Amino acid sequence: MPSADSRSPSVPAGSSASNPIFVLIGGFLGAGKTTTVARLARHYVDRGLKVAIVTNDQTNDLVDTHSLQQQGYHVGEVAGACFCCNFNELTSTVEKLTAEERPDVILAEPVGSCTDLVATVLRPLVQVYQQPFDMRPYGVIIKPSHGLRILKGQEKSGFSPKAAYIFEKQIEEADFVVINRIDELKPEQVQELTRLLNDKFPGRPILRMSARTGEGFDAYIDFLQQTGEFGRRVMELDYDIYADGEAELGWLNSNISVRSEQEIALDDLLLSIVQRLKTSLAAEQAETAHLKAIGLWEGFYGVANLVSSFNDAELSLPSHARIKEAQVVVNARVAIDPERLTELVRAAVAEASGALGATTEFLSVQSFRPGRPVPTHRITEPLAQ
Ligand SMILES: Nc1nc2c(ncn2[C@@H]2O[C@H](COP(=O)(O)OP(=O)(O)OP(=O)(O)O)[C@@H](O)[C@H]2O)c(=O)[nH]1
Ligand SMILES: [Mg+2]
Repeated sequence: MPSADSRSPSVPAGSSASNPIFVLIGGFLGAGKTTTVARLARHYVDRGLKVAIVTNDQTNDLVDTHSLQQQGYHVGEVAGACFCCNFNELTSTVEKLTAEERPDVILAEPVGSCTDLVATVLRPLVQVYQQPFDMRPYGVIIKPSHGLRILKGQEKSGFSPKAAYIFEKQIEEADFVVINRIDELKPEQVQELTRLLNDKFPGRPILRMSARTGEGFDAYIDFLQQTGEFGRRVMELDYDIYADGEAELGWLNSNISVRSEQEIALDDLLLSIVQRLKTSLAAEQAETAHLKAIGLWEGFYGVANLVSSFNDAELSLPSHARIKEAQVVVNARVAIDPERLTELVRAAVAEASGALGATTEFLSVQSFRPGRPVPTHRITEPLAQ
């Protein structure tokens, strides 16, 4: 670990050998958390700091874990339940990462449909786990298309009123919010979203960023430099509405082996899977929160995504690889019955592979509706000053 003296002036204030920086990166499904985590990790690594990342999902075979590992980062995955319901697994994963590499910075990405993270994760980390973390402000990243529809009260505003409730509760507990994807927005759209956020959450700091291009990222880093009274906005939360909102989503993780006699373009396969799913889900009027597919072969990797039913499928990380075999991991979070989702994913994978002359074998598929959140700890009383 570098000594404090050897660090550049832009190293976050307050970091020390004994107190790793802890940053929780919140935001709804597909908001840009993993893209932000990767950019943050690069920022810290470039300044000589050791970074560990904790990912989280309801089950294993998580695209984000593969993607961040392929980008060269040290990743621990908390699988099986969200951080709040699996708090002990979160702390044991942090301990394992710490024992392996003594990170200076820990970046943690919670499940995108989770809220109440201040009371169930950040406060317990400080008050129960009592690790001397250097806790940084809790920021929640917003996918503009989703945020605008909900805050304007439009129909189909983020799946349902219950799912919109989760989105708004995520913002309510945030120390600051980040309007992401500004590379795609007109200035007036940024202004409109800013105004809507200000009206609903007066006084909440709002940053604007593109996690993809890096625009606005310096201000985000500056915000994270701050230490102080952060991660303290505990709130009222109706767990019945929260549980129902989460359970509206069909959740699917799958791991697939692909083989072909002739070389095929891995990126074409990934994009075709996601495009076909977009079409078949639209035919069933099932709204997508996030579809992601990663293809892996001998150090090459590519990722395709669909972040809403209103967006196009896109190749976010091209592999440029031509392959005769590959591992493909597909994750889908869609407002549809999970069994039907499984059928549609199987069909999309088979058709996309078949069209390229490849064959596939599903090595694992897990699909379900998220269960009711039952946090290990929930600390809502005010902190003693
Ligand atoms: N144009 C654009 N795309 C972005 C930006 N940030 C993220 N994306 C894309 O949005 C998609 C989702 O990004 P992720 O970082 O995977 O989102 P996430 O919040 O981690 O998603 P979940 O883990 O599923 O909740 C990917 O295709 C990204 O490349 C951005 O600033 N601009
Ligand atoms: Mg992610």
